[in-house]
Amino acid sequence: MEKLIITAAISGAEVTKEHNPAVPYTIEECVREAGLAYEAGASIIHLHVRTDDGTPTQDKNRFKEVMDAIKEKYPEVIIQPSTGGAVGMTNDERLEPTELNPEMATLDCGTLNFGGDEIFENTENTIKYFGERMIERNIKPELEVFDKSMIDMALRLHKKGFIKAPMHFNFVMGVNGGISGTLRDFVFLRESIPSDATYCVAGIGRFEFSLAAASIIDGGHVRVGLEDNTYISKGVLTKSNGELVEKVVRIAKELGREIATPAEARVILGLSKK
Ligand code: KMH
Ligand code: ZN
Repeated sequence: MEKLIITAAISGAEVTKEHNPAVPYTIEECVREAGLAYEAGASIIHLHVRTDDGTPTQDKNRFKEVMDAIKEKYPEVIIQPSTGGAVGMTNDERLEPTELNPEMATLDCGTLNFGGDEIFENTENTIKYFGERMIERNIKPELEVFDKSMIDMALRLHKKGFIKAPMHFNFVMGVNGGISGTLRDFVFLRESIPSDATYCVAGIGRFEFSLAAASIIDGGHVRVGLEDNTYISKGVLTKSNGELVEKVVRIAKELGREIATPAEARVILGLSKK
């Protein structure tokens, strides 16, 4: 079986220090959290950035500062900026980090309810626009799917030339408004993608580690991090992103799955920039 790629979603746009004081806002805090995750075994850092007061921003200058600071200490790690940003941002604002030509970036494949009155909007034209940008700049999209219909959208847009194969999916499971985090739904998603595709699973909240274990057994990859879950076990806040990654590494070792280095992750995902 392929080695396991662990992605750490260190920051997110919705989670705050009120949820968990380890959520990084400043550049130094982002470097600390990325470093702890990388040293524990993560090869990809999924990155959102904030201003120092915690406000989410897609400002490319802020992304550059954070990415440069992480790369200075951890030059090997793969940094995957978010183009999802935060609910309500414009498409061009969300696309700003692609101007830095990262190796990867997220590409959200559909619209969904996102808590309370919020709607995370990704129309078909938006997805096409983002897909074209990533092809132009040779950025490997991680296709964020929050429901089965979003896989169907990605497959349709692949046929129309907006997304290249082999595709890499991230199943985000357990968002209120998206698909649930059950094993049944995990099997449904992973059986719905092409045989040459790779996938990762991001279980939200209490689904984080059960879905990580399912993906490890199944040959998929895993995303954990404060963006998705702030607890290390029931009722116990995690100390850091590193502690969440360490737990996945322990589960993988018990199940006999080796962990990929960033160089190995680049080969598995066909990243061609470094
Ligand atoms: N913050 C969410 C609205 C992504 O990174 O591409 C979108 C999100 C997905 O987090
Ligand atoms: Zn994200």
